[in-house]
Amino acid sequence: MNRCLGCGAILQSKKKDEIGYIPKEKKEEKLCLRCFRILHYNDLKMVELPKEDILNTVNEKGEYAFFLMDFLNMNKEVISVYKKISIPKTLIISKVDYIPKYINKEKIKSWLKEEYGIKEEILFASAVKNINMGSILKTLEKENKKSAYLLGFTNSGKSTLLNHIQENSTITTSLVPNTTLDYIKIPISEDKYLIDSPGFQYQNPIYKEDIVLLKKINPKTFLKPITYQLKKGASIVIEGIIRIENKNEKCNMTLYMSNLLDIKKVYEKNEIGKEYSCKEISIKKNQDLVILGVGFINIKNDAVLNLYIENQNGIEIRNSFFER
Ligand SMILES: Nc1nc2c(ncn2[C@@H]2O[C@H](COP(=O)(O)OP(=O)(O)OP(=O)(O)O)[C@@H](O)[C@H]2O)c(=O)[nH]1
Ligand SMILES: [Mg+2]
Repeated sequence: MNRCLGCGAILQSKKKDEIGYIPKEKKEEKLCLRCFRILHYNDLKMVELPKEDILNTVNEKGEYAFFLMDFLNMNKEVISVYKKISIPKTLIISKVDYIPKYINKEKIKSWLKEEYGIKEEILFASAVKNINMGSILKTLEKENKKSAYLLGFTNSGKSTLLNHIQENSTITTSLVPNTTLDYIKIPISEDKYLIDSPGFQYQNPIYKEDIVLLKKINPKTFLKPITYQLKKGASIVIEGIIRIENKNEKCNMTLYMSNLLDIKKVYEKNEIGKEYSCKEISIKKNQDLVILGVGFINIKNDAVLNLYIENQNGIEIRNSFFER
């Protein structure tokens, strides 16, 4: 059975619209049409994943797991999936290259341990900037394991990391949710290998099928957090689809999210974003308002906010790691 070298799907030449399709005459190339189009034309086609249970497979067959979670997506939904992994594991905070330098990583570690009850080792890594790549192999050696699954939500950087550890690896990487469609086993030393896996999906992503928005959500470079001071009645509007209105006297907030997003301050007369469902939330000084899949907003003083968003389940409030 031949598999696509880019996404791991089983190659087939019968159904053009299904995963793993490769024209008969191209069969030697071992790259499905979808991966070929992502690579050469940046053609971003989303597909529905077969409903296979990744966690069951890993918990039944795995020796070890590395779970990737990027800085902007450290939240309950992601961590609850991490906690369901029952085999030995390490948590990797990926894409560390875009975390602002002034943020103390040790604080993040102790916060993850205390706030979310993480007990295992936590590493920070960046495939793009080659930070801490060696620690993966070292961990496997230390733990005396032959193989490990790379797990994480879609876009957390699993395939990119694997391509950097093993230069001969040609797994397709992109911003399309579910770029990787099946397990891909790649040797990383004489007797050890890593297994790339399909990513987990958010229950309530705000991007849905919107690839343009998805591209903006994912930061390309160093994050530059922006601080806003909102008077009573003033709002922050993010991409016209999230509106946060201040109901008290004054509210200071700092936004940690991609600088490619269109963010503006508006006043009461501007109706933008008010078509979405509204919920009043009380938030304490130094808590974060987390927008799942997008990033978080650190609130500097006790506040009451009106939050307008299509799906209120995409929101979480947590204690921040800043004032620890
Ligand atoms: N800044 C930065 N971007 C990264 C890094 N690693 C990956 N990316 C980007 O993140 C996006 C997703 O990367 P992938 O490696 O395809 O993510 P994945 O976890 O394999 O995603 P799925 O296969 O969909 O589950 C790509 O646009 C990468 O270029 C990193 O270390 N730093
Ligand atoms: Mg992948």
